[in-house]
Amino acid sequence: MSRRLAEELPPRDARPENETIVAVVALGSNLGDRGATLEDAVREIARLPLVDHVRVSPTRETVALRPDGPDASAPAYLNAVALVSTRLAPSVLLALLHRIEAEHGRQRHEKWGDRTLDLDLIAYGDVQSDDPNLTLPHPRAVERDFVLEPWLEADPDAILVGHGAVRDLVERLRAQAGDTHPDASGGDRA
Ligand code: PH2
Ligand code: MG
Ligand code: MG
Repeated sequence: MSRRLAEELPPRDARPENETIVAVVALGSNLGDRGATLEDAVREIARLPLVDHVRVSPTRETVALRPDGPDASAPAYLNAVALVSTRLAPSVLLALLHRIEAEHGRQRHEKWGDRTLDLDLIAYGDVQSDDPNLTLPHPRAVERDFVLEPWLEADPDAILVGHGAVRDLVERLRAQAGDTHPDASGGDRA
């Protein structure tokens, strides 16, 4: 490519205004009528301005993860992932997701406490940002099976920017879970 042409092209991270981006939103609920809440939330996301299309994974029931590990005695979560095609800026999308959470009675008391509705912005296209108000991709997505597994179901070719194919990340998490499972020590088995 001639130098002149290269200079005329926008830098690689420049985006045309109003480009449609696929945002990945993780949904979770472990209080109330979890299924109805997630269904409502998907409908409300689809009705947001500048949202063109929403594709949602099947829901799955998952053990609540607390700051000190999984807690099978806590109310179980229903989780899902929505792929949201939108022209909303990421900060605006996040603010609107928080508004939907609040409308579903979401209270913010303890870290990773029980909640009627949690909507996390996991990724926004291939944007990477360390803004403390909106880190992209979500810094803990890589270690969360309840995010990666439904994401993979919704998009078998999904990539978590900076970490690689979601398919490989899911496999790695499954292998790790197998490694730490008491039956997986291997030693004494015939
Ligand atoms: N969300 C949390 C904390 N723990 N555990 C499960 N199983 N699913 C969640 O969505 C979840 C969690 C904080 O956002
Ligand atoms: Mg969350
Ligand atoms: Mg959240």
